[in-house]
Amino acid sequence: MSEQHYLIALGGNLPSEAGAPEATLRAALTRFPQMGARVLQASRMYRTPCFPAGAGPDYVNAAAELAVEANPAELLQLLHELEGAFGRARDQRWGQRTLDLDLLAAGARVVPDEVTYTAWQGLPLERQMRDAPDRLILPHPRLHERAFVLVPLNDVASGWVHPVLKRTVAEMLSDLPGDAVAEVVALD
Ligand code: A4P
Ligand code: MG
Repeated sequence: MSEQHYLIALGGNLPSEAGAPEATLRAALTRFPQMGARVLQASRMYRTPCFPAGAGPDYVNAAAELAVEANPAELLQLLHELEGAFGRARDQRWGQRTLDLDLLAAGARVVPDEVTYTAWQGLPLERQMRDAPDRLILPHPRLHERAFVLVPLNDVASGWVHPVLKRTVAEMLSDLPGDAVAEVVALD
């Protein structure tokens, strides 16, 4: 397989063996080469208020562009292994975590198809909180509505065009309320 380019999101709001969330995210980025993935770009680190509000400590979030000889399902498997290596326990949906690695996008690909993508994207909030997709969905169905995803992603891929919404990262970011964007604060 030829090398594929991917956009990923990194987040955490509990300490791990590597230290505080910022240290965990930086350590995770250094692990990718050992897994056969090149980090082409990494965003700054951002402090972000926990979503849903009040459900736990602030998060640190970041985004990166990877190049790897893996299909999306294989890369998701690698991301889950890396989460496990940093002590991620999967118990509660949207629960607190040492390290969350989400696959945001694989270029212009829509996985598994546009109908499935659209069904997940349109899910009401209470269903989102209860139900996690049992299969990979790309682009990540929530990316366009989350400042904690779009602000870091704008550092590495401001011109990436969402293949369903037909908006760039910079445009999706400008569609968000200003106060939500202002809450995402660069750490460095
Ligand atoms: N899945 C489907 N599509 C994808 C994708 N594109 N990337 C499936 C990753 N996973 C995908 O994910 C649940 C299932 O979704 C997986 O089995 C996978 O096959 P998970 O990582 O096991 O569980 P999760 O982390 O609780 O779900 P998810 O969807 O990653 O949670 P969210 O929606 O990302 O929410 N607040 C701030 N400020 N910053 C954050 O980073 N993160 C969350 C997690 C909540 N609040 C936050 C943050
Ligand atoms: Mg996740």
